[in-house]
Amino acid sequence: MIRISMSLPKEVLTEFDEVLEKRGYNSRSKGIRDALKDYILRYQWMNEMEGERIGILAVIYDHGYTGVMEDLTDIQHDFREYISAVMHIHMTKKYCLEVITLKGNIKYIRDLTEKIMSLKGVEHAKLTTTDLKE
Ligand code: NI
Repeated sequence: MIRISMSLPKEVLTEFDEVLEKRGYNSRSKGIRDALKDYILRYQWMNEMEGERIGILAVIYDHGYTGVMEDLTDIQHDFREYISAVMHIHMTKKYCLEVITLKGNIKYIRDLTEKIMSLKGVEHAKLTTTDLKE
């Protein structure tokens, strides 16, 4: 075992602790280990997919975060040939939800997802895909 220290927003830790309590965890370290494993598994699962797929990417972001809207727009323009439609919902005063429907080779869908997911100001990005049955 290796010990690490990290900093994160207080509200994230509060929410995380609440989830852990509801799930019956009595160790925060175990919760963090499980969350990290889940993150790794999800990435591996996403990387194992191949071929043409159709997908939905749901993105929640803070529209007040400097530059995030411009970055999201730039990325979507770069991937315009794989984007069928985009729906924007002004979710709360602070947050927007963007639902992007995608179609094409999973490598481009994945690439777009990774780029959006790693943007500062993006709180959450979740991709769901299915293969194109003929
Ligand atoms: Ni909005």
